[in-house]
Amino acid sequence: SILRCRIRIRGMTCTSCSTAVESALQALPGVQEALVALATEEAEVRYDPKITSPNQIVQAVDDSGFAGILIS
Ligand code: 9UX
Repeated sequence: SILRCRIRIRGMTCTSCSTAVESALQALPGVQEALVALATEEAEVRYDPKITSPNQIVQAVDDSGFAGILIS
């Protein structure tokens, strides 16, 4: 079953930033869908909990050069 999480992302200032984070999340194994909204500083991610986890998704945000905080 696919789960959903939301992550606050600090440090994005332009569309290239949000596209970069979105691409990084979409490339993460176990992520089915990732949408990053620059205006709200939020990502919504659908993921397979057998393959990845919210902590790993937050880590991928951090690795892309921004700062992720799990919301829900
Ligand atoms: Mo935009 Mo983001 O010029 O790190 S790509 S500020």
